[in-house]
Amino acid sequence: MSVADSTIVRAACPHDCPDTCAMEVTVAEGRAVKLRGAADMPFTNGALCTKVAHYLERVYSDQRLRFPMKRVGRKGEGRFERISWDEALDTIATKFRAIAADDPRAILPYSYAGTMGLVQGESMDRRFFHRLGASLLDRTICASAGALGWKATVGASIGTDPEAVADAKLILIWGGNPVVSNVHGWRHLQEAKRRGAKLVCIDPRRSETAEKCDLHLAPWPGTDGALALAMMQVLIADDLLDHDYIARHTLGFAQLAERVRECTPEWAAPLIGLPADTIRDLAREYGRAQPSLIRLNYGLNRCAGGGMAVRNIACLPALTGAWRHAAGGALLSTSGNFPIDHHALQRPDLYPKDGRAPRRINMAFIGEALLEAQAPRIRAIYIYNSNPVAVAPDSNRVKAGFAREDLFCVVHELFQTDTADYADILLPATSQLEHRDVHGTYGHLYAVANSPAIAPLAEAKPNTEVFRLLAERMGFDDAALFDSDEQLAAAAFRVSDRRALGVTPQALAQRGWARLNLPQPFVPFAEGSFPTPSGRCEFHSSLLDAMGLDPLPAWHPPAESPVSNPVLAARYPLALITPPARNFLNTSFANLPRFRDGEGGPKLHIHPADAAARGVADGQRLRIHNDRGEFHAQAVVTDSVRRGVVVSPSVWWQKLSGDGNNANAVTSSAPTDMGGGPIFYDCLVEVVRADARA
Ligand SMILES: Nc1nc2c(c(=O)[nH]1)N[C@H]1C(S)=C(S)[C@@H](COP(=O)(O)OP(=O)(O)OC[C@H]3O[C@@H](n4cnc5c(=O)[nH]c(N)nc54)[C@H](O)[C@@H]3O)O[C@H]1N2
Ligand SMILES: Nc1nc2c(c(=O)[nH]1)N[C@H]1C(S)=C(S)[C@@H](COP(=O)(O)OP(=O)(O)OC[C@H]3O[C@@H](n4cnc5c(=O)[nH]c(N)nc54)[C@H](O)[C@@H]3O)O[C@H]1N2
Ligand SMILES: [Mo]
Repeated sequence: MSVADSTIVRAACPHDCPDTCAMEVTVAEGRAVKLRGAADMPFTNGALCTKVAHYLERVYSDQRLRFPMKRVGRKGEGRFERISWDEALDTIATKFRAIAADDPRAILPYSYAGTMGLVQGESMDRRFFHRLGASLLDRTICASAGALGWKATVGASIGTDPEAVADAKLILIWGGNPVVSNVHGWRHLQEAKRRGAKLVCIDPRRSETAEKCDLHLAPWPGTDGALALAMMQVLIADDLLDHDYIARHTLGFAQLAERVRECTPEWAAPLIGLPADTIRDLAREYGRAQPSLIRLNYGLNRCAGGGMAVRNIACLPALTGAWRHAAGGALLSTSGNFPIDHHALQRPDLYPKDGRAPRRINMAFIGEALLEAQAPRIRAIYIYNSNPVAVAPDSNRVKAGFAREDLFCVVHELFQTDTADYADILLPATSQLEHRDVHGTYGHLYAVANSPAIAPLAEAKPNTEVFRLLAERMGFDDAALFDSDEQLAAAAFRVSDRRALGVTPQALAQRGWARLNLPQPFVPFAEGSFPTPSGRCEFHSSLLDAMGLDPLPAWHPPAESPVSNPVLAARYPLALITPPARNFLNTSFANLPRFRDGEGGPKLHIHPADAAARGVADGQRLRIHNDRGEFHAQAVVTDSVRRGVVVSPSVWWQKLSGDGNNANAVTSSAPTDMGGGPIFYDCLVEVVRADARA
């Protein structure tokens, strides 16, 4: 085939990752034949990650769902029979109408970030369920604790420009593993290292990133909040402060100083499991280096004190004035920079004004929501862009909820996931190459557009299309329910006000990407101007105060640790964390041979001393268990984890893991201190050889 016969289509990587790459798809005779990172997009820089470089294997996988099906086996068994789209849509509309006649809040939409696209992720779906008057979903499963801790302090999900970090002198990589989960951001951190920056990684295990840093500090999981308090204590006691910045741009310094007076490194050391001198040295180094940068990530918000941990860390750059520098400050997420018009996309005004109070369900605790009587009890659930049976905590409860015979379950998916096995109606979804979208992101400052490159595979349909068809069958006649994907994409970003994108939707689609219309260099808080109620960095938070929470930084211990819960730790002494695997994106890719082979099966990293104490040798199959459940994994005996901590890279499909479970069989469904998030990395277990089972 000659080059003249092919075309290049601009696309966006849809996955839940801070890098949101711009891509170019080569299409020949209706088939995508090549896909690469856009060379002209500065952040993508012509490169894709190990997963998405092989995205065509996902698009053309023989595992793709090709037509609608209905369940013929038991719930969870995964046996289905082909039906037509007409039969599928009629079945759903008939059920929804009957339930809505009693109370539409008994219907629950369930979605997360299978695609981060604004069109396929939060437009027609929301409009449809708003018009129906269904229960509203609190989308808390990833970042709600940390996002609230950050917002209470800094005001919005805004921080350092990840492309401006090269001049930093000290970089703390805190609760994140950018080599695996933010590889394009890592490029810029490495550039800073080449120019002489010292990189410190704070992570309970020696991650792929920690290996490449100058210093690795391994705190006990869930104790970062104490580490940050102790750092503040040292900064204040040693007067390593920017008094001018504090006076002009912060709120509540005197109260903060009073609060942290007792939080010395000696206080923190036994909580964190690091020597007091190490903590003091870190604080002094941080206080003396300028510009200093903290690249934190959501790894540290998945524990009982996760919201406060992020909040405590977010106070640090205001104490030292690191925000004055383009390369300094801190970065958790850039999403708050994007002028996304959520109201126009989602149209909450379509919600019926019939006197019924809208009801909210927290997605993280879907097991409880399905099982425990609530008025009205959930009678139907419609799942898209998510795989809750595998990703939600305490999965035995989740599976019990989904197994309810009286629950009508619709799943719209590309693949027959663990969740799909519980569907009554299973619908085939399009991949990113088969539909239109536009994307903001949480890891850089560019919007990215996605034009359809190929026709939908077999009978697959985009999310938006299914909701338009359902709206018609429900007899809804609001024009907003029939907007095309082009119209939805055009509504995604505000184009007229001060914080507008700066390009038209047409120009964005044509070029494929656009940098936000922000000052260059972008130094968001050099002159204060924090988007908090006071306009200052709030050591004393008016937001938390109004919520009835502690308005000052505080120590919120983990729910499950030897120090905070010795009774539980006597039975389950090991702290399990289950961070992202390099070859997976949550559970996406975990069904495809290349990526499963790349991971080589579920693993448990365990310290040699912990292994020896249990008679465990490298390579043996282990049973990891607690009162909530158990899963199996193969032992990797390694000193990359500290004693007392075990690590199982995740998230595996349950039905492909050998024992029908994954790590979420043991994770807890207790909530975080704020934001109602899950505490995946706050989980005590015991480990035995699988063959030692009684
Ligand atoms: N390859 C790959 N990339 C991904 C994902 C994936 O599954 N695979 N997931 C994506 C998603 S959904 C998200 S939200 C983002 C970000 O997701 P994050 O969860 O922030 O993931 P990571 O950046 O991989 O970093 C998590 C790191 O935090 C460490 N950690 C665990 N507990 C603690 C703790 O208590 N304290 C500290 N200091 N560290 C702790 C873990 O060991 C791990 O190395 O990544 C995205 N990118
Ligand atoms: N133990 C443990 N559990 C975790 C985590 C962890 O670190 N450890 N991480 C947590 C985090 S950070 C997150 S964000 C959640 C992620 O949880 P989810 O957002 O549920 O992520 P995925 O498992 O990738 O499932 C997304 C599904 O959406 C489907 N999909 C993709 N595109 C489309 C589309 O256009 N239409 C439709 N209908 N479907 C589509 C994909 O095929 C995939 O099966 O998991 C959480 N669970
Ligand atoms: Mo996430």
